[in-house]
Amino acid sequence: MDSIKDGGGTSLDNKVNANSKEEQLEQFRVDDKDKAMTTNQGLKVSEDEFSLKIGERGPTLLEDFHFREKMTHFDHERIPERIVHARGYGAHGEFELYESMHAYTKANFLQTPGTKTPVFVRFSTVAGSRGSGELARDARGFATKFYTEEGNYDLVGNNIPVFFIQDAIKFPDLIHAVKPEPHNEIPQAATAHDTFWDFVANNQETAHMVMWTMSDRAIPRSFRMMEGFGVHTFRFVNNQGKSHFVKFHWKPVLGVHSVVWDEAQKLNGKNPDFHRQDLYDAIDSGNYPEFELGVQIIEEKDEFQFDFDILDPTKLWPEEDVPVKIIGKMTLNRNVDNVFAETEQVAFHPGNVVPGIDFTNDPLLQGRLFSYTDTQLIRLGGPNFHELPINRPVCPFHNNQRDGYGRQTINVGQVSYHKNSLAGNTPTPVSEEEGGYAHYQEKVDGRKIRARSESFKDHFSQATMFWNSMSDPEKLHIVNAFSFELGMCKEKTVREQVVEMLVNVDEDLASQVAKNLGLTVQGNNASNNSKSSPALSQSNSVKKPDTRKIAVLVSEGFDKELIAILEALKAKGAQVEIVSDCQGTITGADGSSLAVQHTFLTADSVLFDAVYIASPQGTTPTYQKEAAYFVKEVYNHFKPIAATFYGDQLLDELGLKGQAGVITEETETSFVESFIEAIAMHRFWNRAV
Ligand code: HDD
Repeated sequence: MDSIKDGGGTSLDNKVNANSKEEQLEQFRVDDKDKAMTTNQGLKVSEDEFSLKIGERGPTLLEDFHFREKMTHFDHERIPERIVHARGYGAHGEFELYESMHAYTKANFLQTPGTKTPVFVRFSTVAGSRGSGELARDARGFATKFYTEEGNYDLVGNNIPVFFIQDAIKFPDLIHAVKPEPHNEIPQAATAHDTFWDFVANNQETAHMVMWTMSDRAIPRSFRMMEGFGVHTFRFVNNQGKSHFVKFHWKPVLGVHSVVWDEAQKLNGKNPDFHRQDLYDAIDSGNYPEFELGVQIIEEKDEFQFDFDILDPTKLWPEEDVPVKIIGKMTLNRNVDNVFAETEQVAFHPGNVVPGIDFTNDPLLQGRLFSYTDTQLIRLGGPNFHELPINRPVCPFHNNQRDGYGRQTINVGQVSYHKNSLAGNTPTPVSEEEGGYAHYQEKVDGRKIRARSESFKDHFSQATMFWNSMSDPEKLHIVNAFSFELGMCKEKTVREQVVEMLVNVDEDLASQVAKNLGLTVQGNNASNNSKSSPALSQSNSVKKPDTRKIAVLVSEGFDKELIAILEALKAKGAQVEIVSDCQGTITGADGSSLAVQHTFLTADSVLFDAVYIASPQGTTPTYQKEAAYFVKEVYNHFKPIAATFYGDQLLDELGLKGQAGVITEETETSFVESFIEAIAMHRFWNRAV
């Protein structure tokens, strides 16, 4: 890797590999450990605790440059949070191509199988402020920056494949409605309030997306267990200039899984950092999150072959009709060094494309192409945010843009305009053959008009398809979610309007919600779409035990076989954490010892995927009561429970023995196997709670 010349800081042969970004970032890292303290001017500091005063009890002097510099910098430490997606967390990784996309796109990083491209990903919630709880019921942002040798390509998506609105001009209205209400700034990070649902009912293009945000998708178990979607229809363009429509998907290798609403609410109190902690810990312990990249492709000639408009961002392409082709895998393998420098200052933009990837006329996408640069100008304080280490491409960048706040590049020479003769007319645009980006020459003909296409006006068919595709437990969660959210609205008219709208999705859904709200349903569903798409149900997702967290309730004098069982569980990919009377170590009957990570004060059932009762009683009088509460809550959240060595006494007391997902087998091997199988199942929805 050369120095940060050429703007980018590329290797001499200009080839990008999985380490290119890491090598570039290394040039900006500073380790302050073991160094003498200095001011920002490099002056060594002799005292950092006392300001300069007249006498020990006298006033502070303006002359104190060290105090002034330290305080001024501190006073300016904060920058505006993102207007949306303020709460987020990022990680570095790499994307490896499985299969050449040569036939569809000329994008360099999608040509040769095995090519590795460095990436940075930021996951986020949408509505909440920067410090809000991460288990809000909300869509999740899933933004990926590919540092390719043709420039940065940003895939700025969500974990939901459709959006609330069809035209970007409505985005400020949507966000004003969802954010805390302006007169009292309540509620934080929640859609459960009047203005959001008033917006929904009066802008019925939202119908499909609210079905998703009221579903389990909006309360993911982990960033590692959610899908990602580019949402819009983009274009792939190959080197013959032929275009195909494309939608992008990220598929998590661990499958798509969620928590239940009661857990989500408790988690926001017990650990509002639950999702970032989960991501950080997984990467830190070498359990690298993996997501496969999929594409759905439609030929240009088939643009009008569907019963929806493929430019409408409130519509998805059912996977059963347009299969998802898996073309590569992203692995997140490095946590950031500094959250502000990297995660907070990263600037995504759906308009950051490379040759071979182009836009369509989706009016939501078109508006986004304006908004993202505009927002960075206020958030990052000027036009030079592309120079921040996290945002720099790893390929060269040269142009005649100059100056502005915080400019770091020292452009040498006399010329900063095009065309010129003094610098041989350089930097110079290059032809398409030499890698110059040329917009796809779509033929467009029309009148200037403020209107919505007729083909965008069906708001309910796919909302109904989503409902039809859900399993019974998923349907119940959706009913409960609507009932909770609307139940939190103060205005009866708002609740009534939404219920009326739901009739157009499904009468059964509407009447169940109406019943919970004490309302009656008027009208009936005119569309009656019977289509379903099994790919939309999480019940059909991959199920694996890997990285699932088991709370082991255990006390002094534990059985000698326990250690072997714990090792066997770990060998199957699960993570075990010991919960006991007090921290430190506990000793087993045979003298072996176990390190204790938690007491009942620091552990809570919602922080775990399963519980294993290895001791029904402890050394403190409260153990049994707290263990019982813990286990009961695990049961109520449908999670697996296991017990051995008299642990089943507790199950007897709670009446849980023999229930679905409650494992009490006697032999060690079959016990471990059954427990792991239960953990892989994620939840047991058929429990009577
Ligand atoms: Fe957006 C941020 C995703 C519609 C305007 N958006 C932002 C982020 C994600 C998305 C993941 C956070 C990026 C990060 O982590 O820094 N946005 C979407 C998706 C949309 C969408 C999937 C619909 C398909 N967004 C959308 C519209 C507009 C914006 C219609 C405005 C016209 N979005 C923004 C923004 C943000 C943003 C205001 C706030 C911070 C930022 O851009 O960098 O410009």
